[in-house]
Amino acid sequence: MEDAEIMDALNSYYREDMHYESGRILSSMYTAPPEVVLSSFFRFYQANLGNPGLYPGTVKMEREVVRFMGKLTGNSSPFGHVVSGGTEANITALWAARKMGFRRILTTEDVHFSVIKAADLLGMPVEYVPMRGFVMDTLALEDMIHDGDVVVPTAGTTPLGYIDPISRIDSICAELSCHLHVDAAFGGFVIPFLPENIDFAFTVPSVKTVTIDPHKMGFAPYPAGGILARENIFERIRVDAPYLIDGKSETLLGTRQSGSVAASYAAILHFGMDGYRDSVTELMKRTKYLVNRARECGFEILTRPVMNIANIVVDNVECVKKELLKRGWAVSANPKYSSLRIVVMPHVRKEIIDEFLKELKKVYG
Ligand code: 0PR
Repeated sequence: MEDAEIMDALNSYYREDMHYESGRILSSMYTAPPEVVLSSFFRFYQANLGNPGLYPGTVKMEREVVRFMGKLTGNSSPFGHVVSGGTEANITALWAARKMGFRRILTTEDVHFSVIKAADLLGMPVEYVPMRGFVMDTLALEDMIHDGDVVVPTAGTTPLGYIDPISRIDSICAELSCHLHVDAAFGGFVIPFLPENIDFAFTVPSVKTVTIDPHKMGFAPYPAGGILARENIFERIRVDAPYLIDGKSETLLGTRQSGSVAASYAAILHFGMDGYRDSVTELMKRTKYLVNRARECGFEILTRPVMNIANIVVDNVECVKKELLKRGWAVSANPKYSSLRIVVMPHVRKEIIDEFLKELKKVYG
């Protein structure tokens, strides 16, 4: 087949998909990255950090990305890797924790399902700590916790963008032999830029590992997650691989798409601390705009947003979600809270918010 025909064939499928550029994906923690970031991806798409000995340049960029994420999480010399996403990061952290002898996971019902997948894969029992005010109830945690547990708070929960009280969890863990892994997949690139000073990662002494994803609020293309550690947990999961240049593998995946490592580095250079701060400030303003406009339209907001995630309360949330999708709008349903979740990413501009609320009024007015 000729190239032009191949592209025609692909284009018909492309038209069936939704694209961030339309602005109508309100359900996603991702966005379209800047052009320079995308070209960095394609420049390095053949790199494979599964065999790092061949790619010393890409290894250096990975270290730079890890160092930057260390800065965001309060660790000036972190161990870490750029992995495929929050799922792989959470599996890696819990795999290492289990290797260290920790078994039972204590978390909340709002934990991302990747932690449940990890627990299932690793044969680690999960117990849910009750929630109070949409975050982990630390009094309940105190009653439940034992030596040998892994506590997994979330800094930026998937449904609400809320932050479990990590400093208070730390004071409970400190008296016991427990492991603390923080899932800041979304919040890691947000919390450092909020006006409030919130300890959520390595500034909290018991925190051993942190998930923080460049492909969410770091505005890098997927697959780009991040796993950071205070100590070298990667030694715990390392296997010998004599046919690799370095003779070892210390991540979950073998072959690793590493164009996204270059792209994450380019994103960090493009935005820098100031660029990320400006983005978070702007997205928080737009989130407030969404909340105010939604209320003016007569909708109920579930709870005050802490990050750029807002929830509109509706009955029959699944039906409303489906009807909106038919009309070209993607929103997530939070059945537990009977709400529609809107993640205010850079492509969710004010005029998009206005258009969306008009549509929602038609569907659910
Ligand atoms: N941890 C948290 C707190 C998350 O919110 C997510 C993803 C993960 C871990 C897992 O990350 P990966 O998906 O990178 O493995 N939460 C996203 C969300 O619920 C997943 C997603 C993305 C869902 C795009 C829908 C969608 O269109 O928004």
